[in-house]
Amino acid sequence: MTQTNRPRKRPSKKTEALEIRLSPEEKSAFLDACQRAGRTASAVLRDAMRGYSQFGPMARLPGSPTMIVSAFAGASIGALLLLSAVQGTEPGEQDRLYGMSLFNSYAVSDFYDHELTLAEYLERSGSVQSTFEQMVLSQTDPDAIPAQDRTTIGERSGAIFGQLFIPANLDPALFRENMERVTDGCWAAMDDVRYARLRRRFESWDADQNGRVTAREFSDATLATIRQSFQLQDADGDGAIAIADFDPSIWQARDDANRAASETGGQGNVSMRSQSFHLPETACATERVWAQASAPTSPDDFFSAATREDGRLRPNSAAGMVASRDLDANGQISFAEFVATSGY
Ligand SMILES: [Ca+2]
Ligand SMILES: [Ca+2]
Ligand SMILES: [Ca+2]
Repeated sequence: MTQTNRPRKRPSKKTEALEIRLSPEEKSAFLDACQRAGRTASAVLRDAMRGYSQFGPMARLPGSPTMIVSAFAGASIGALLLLSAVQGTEPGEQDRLYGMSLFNSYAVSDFYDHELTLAEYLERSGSVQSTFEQMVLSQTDPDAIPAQDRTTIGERSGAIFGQLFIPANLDPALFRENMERVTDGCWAAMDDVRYARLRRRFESWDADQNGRVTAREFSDATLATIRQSFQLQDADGDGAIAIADFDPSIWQARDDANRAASETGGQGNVSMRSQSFHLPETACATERVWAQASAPTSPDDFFSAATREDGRLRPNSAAGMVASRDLDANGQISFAEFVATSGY
């Protein structure tokens, strides 16, 4: 049988109908709620179904959650509701979404619209001081931290350390232990830098520049970040992460090459731009005296040759790090393994 004898594929339909049975009381309560919200029943149900498909049963549903959940549960006999469900048209929509627990924690507001606005992102990110207060609380009374803040605190504090403290040679642990000594001016200077960075980051997520970040845009940006991190750790650039990639001389050579390129080539503007996102040298003058970081750990210390201790791999050794993510145990971390073990 040749290809031409096969029956032709029917073109796929753009929309399909779905029947849902529910009691007359449920139907009328649902339609009333939709009318009060100024939305059609179809639109509310479509939103709910997309939310459920993407985020599972824990998604907060627009409209009337109880009604929609009971509709999904195939509730009771009675009225018949017909609606057309628009099928996903882009192949990417069926792909896994990345970073959704972070996205939900930043994007959820009173109305669950599956979109993150800049105002939501800035508000949910909190100030540097409030993030430090939550870090203290996370050790003493974690339940006192709102659930969405517990999800984001790792990311927020990591960014604050990496973007503010390390470049300024400040020790975040000393800040946390001596918060009463930190001046208002220092907190404010840190917030200025941080909020400028958050704005820049939001713009980088908002691929179509419409001022709102969708789950898809956030997922694409998250995957791009995972890829960047992979490429950074694949120091020799052979497409996989292995112990050879942790040779400090490779990192040193790459740092030197990057520095040379930024000093001589057209990359100069980039480094000047990122400089403007650093804490000004005049800021936090008194804090720099008592909160100065001690000498940073060198790559040689971190990726210590002593990979075994009592016969076990140390998790922060190169061999331990590779072993923890090398799911098929072939001695190297592929990009798929890196993504699967990235926690997103
Ligand atoms: Ca957008
Ligand atoms: Ca490699
Ligand atoms: Ca592997």
